[in-house]
Amino acid sequence: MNANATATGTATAELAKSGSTGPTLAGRAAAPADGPATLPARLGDVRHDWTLAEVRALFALPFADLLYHAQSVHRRWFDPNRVQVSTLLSIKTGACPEDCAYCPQSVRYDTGLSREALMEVEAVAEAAARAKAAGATRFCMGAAWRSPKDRDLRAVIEMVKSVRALGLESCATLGMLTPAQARELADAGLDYYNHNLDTSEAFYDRIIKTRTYQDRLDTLAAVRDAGMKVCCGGILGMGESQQDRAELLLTLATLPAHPESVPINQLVQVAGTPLHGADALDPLEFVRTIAVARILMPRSHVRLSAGREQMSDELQALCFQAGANSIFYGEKLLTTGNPDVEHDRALFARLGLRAEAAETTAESAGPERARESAEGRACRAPAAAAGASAATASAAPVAADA
Ligand code: SAM
Ligand code: DTB
Ligand code: SF4
Repeated sequence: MNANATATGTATAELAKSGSTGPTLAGRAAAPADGPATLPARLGDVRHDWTLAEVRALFALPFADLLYHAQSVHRRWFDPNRVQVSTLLSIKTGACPEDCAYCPQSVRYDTGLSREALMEVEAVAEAAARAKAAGATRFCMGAAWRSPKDRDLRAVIEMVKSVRALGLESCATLGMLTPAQARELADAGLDYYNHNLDTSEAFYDRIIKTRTYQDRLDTLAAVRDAGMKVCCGGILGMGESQQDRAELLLTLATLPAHPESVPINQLVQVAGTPLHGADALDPLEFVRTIAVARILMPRSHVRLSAGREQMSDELQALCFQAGANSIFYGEKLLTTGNPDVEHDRALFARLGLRAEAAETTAESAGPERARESAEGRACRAPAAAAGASAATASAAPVAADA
């Protein structure tokens, strides 16, 4: 038996422990080299009881098997040709006191970035209107803070209101929040709060020393309890091991409710940061991680986030095939580049992808409501995808449907 077959056998055995002898989602068993596969009965179900052994077993699957299962799970819950489109804006740039080793905005690293004060509400509203006109349905405001001061929060609340007034979904990432701050943002109508775990708990202190993993989990709990939707993921390519990637995904997938949005960032290496020069991650390992995230959190939007500018169209296509169904759209992330809009329009057209319509922004009130949106989203039949042909996509590739 060759090494691959052994790995497949081990993976299959681990998956089998979760109890299936039944057919796959497509009604036909995958066939590894050493005999018929036994796949988990609950593949595609929303679970919060994943084990590390199961996650490692998914990572160990042959690439084609993993993508097949990820795509099958994806099609059970989503139209596979729809992608959620968000645009980012840095509303306060640079001079951050934190020491995140990847970040060009930390005051501790000389990255040549000039500091910018908090933007005026009107300028943010203008940027949001431009993003909407270009086809984005969600507008994400990022600030280089450890945590917002109360004065800052007042201004951000006005920004949130102006974004929602445009009919866009709103998202903010402002650092750590207290429960009271989270409630204020929720009351103002903020739809999503982004706060990443970034990596596994074990690897975490190699990357950040100025706040703990538990601090991050506490902020996530405050956001969830306040009734907002959670956007939480991490960064790959920081020198972490596959075990770290598995542990990060396990932590996300065993939260009381899965994050509605799971950004998977590839490290954007910026000169002057400690992680500049880190060994690049095998692109296929990046795809694998997307696929495992899709299987572990079937109803979440998995976002192919930072790093797309450094990826080929073909690699991005593989990520969509693995179950990614959200992107950042627009020439800039926060301080670094992103593919230009024309390039993304052409990519959507080539792949027959269309932008997903915005969810109604009126549904942000109350924790029960937020949980429902993650756990209770209706299954969209794959047949619905049939209308999204490359021809229609090229007519208005990133315009959301009404
Ligand atoms: N300061 C706030 C915080 O850290 O929570 C919000 C802004 S911070 C820039 C948001 C996220 O961007 C980080 O948690 C990290 O995951 C991501 N990020 C920052 N720099 C990055 C880089 N060079 N490459 C990939 N992702 C990055
Ligand atoms: C996320 O997970 N990625 C975005 C967003 N959430 C805030 C940020 C990426 C930042 C990349 C580096 C930069 O542009 O400064
Ligand atoms: Fe500051 Fe956020 Fe960058 Fe960390 S990731 S240095 S907290 S802006």
